Amino acid sequence: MAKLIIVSNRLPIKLQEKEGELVYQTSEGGLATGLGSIYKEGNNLWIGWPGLVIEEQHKQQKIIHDLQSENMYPVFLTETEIKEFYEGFSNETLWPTFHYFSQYAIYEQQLWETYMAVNQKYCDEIVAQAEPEDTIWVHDYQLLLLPSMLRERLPNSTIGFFQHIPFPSYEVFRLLPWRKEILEGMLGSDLIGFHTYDDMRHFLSSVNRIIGHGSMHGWINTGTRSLLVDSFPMGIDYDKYAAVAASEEVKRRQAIYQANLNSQKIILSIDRLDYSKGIPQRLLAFELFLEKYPEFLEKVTLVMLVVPSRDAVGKYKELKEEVDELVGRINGKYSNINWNPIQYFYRSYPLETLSAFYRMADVALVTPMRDGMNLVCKEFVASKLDKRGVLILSEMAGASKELSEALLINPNDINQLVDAIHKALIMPEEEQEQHMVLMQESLRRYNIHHWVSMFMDRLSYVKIKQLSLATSYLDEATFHEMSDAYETASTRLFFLEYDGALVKYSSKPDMARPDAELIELLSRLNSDPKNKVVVVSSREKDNMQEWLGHVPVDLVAEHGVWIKQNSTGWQTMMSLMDDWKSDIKLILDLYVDRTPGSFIEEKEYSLVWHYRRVETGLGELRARELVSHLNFLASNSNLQVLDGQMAVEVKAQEVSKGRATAHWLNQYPHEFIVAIGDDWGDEDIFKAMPRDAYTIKVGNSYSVAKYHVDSCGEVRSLLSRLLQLKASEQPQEMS
Ligand code: GDG
Repeated sequence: MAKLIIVSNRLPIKLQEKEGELVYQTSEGGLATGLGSIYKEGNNLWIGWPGLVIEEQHKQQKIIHDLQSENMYPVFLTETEIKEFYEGFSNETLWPTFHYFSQYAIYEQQLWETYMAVNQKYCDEIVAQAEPEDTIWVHDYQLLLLPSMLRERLPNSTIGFFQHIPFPSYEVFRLLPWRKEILEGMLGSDLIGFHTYDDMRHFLSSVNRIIGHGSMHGWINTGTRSLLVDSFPMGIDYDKYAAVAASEEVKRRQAIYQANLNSQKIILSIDRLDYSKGIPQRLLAFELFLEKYPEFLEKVTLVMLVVPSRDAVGKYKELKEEVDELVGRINGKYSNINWNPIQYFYRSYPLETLSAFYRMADVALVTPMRDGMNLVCKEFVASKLDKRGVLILSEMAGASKELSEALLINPNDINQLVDAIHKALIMPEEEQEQHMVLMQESLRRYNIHHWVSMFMDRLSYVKIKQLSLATSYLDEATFHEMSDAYETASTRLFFLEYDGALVKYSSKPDMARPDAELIELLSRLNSDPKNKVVVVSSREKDNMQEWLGHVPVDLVAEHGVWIKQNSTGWQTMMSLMDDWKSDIKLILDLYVDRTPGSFIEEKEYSLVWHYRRVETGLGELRARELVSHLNFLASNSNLQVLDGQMAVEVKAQEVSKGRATAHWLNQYPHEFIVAIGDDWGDEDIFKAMPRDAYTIKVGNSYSVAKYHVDSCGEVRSLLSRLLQLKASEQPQEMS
């Protein structure tokens, strides 16, 4: 039976060696709690590093054995791997870059190579444990290459990836020397999740600009597979935090701490030691607050918990020194025998102590410079059983997108932060309660279990959707079935895309003229009174008129703006505004100036920038820039940007080939339909077709079409075989 494998850098346990004995301590982290109910089921598995370097074979075997009953499997890393893969590339290259501290990032080939090798090591361990149909859920930035490595070895598996830290904007991400490889690594997934819509948007933009795959509603089509990118804000185990806060033990601890702090107002801050958390900035703001509002001297204490972290990394050592110095300076300036403005603890505490701190804090000061989500602020809210307390939250934390009732601040704006501290300390209790109730309702609902089930449901949906997007090759058996249907039908409709399906693309659009063979084929097909042939194109109507006006077929030009039926004149299907064209043309002109060989085609209701004649590489690069530029402009308008075959086209949204084809579907009886196209724009035609239509895509990429063929040559041969079939059977009918 297919199983679920969870993979993260660390297993949800902490392994220690005490006096030669192996000791396993379970982790209380949010992820472990959320996934706990899943990985412990049946033969599901969690794979990751146990947290200690173990080199002796017999010990490794013992650990494998011990963890087996817990549904865990360890990946053993060497000292060098920890140094270069974890502390090095993960924490000194990716972490600063993804948190917008690229000035701290180091770019070292050796670290990258170890990062690749360790991702490969995880892959090998997973493959040894996995069955081909298993679902694998990979977590976080240490394992960005793993999805593609797994896809190569287990092509049919279901692979989800969730990134817990931010995904930076393209401008920052592109600084990484290995940016392309990293994105390609992630794209092996079926579903990629981020905490926020902004992270997702940044990722899609990087994929578009660096790799060249566009996206539609979060779907990326790589040419051979479709995958989805979506946002899933992670929640906490709300009931657990609320229950711990209600326990007698926590109340007891609170009473002890509170007694030591007299009747002070308490501001709480809890973080891992990290430059992304804005600890020095927070201290400076608190200092300024004391200076600006001296009436709070001796009336407020900042309780600051800093959990030791990554102390082997230079930047963290420097930060620790900076924090120590600032705390010393501020306490030195303001302390007296009764009062220390800052109570600073550089250590970690058990959950009960944390919970007591949450309970007694009047204000939580959560002000990271950048944070993927931030769970501390959510835990603070869940622990406030009396509904009193104020949350000051940085806009740069993913959680700020959900907790809009908090006092949101920009952590770089020290004056705003000082004012927020003041506002929080004097906020009337009723107002505190109003905000707290709303935040609690939201966090109770969008808890960790909800997050897990949303991700897993979406992953299943992606797999189903992918099946419906997979086209099968139009083989002989299908052709026979199709020819039977063709013969028995008394009314038949053909929708045939011109460029890419009937004729090959050419470096100059005006060279793709119809040849004699094609004209004859179309004429013969349409000459059967049971058949109605419609040639569909995005070309201008004058162009279509010149090339196919004399052929007895119906025509659609400019994506459906114009139609021509039964050899009558051209009619427009809609009255459209084209006042947007002059503005967009200015932008396209700019790209023509910067891209030798590119040119603009102006159609009545659309504009196209062609780059077929542009130097390879440059055209694609500019096209990506142009598409993102135009998408930005089009987001508030009624325009649609089509990233087509060596061309970028802008048109009014209501114009679509699908709408145009519906015109024939409404007018003509149709017992048999063939629709053939090759491009993203032709997907609209396929979508407009009834279920029993033969929808055929030229080229084997994901499509809503049912079948695919490989070339225009195959399209022509398919059509002429249908005609021959008729011809060869006529004598039989007559006899
Ligand atoms: C990544 C992303 C994202 C802290 N001190 C103690 C302690 N903690 C617990 C807190 C909280 C957790 O550590 C820290 O929360 P973060 O949100 O910072 O989580 P990380 O795992 O560090 O970071 C972050 C998160 O992933 C989830 O996707 O939110 O943005 O960087 O749960 O309570 N726990 C105990 N003692 C302490 O002293 N027991």
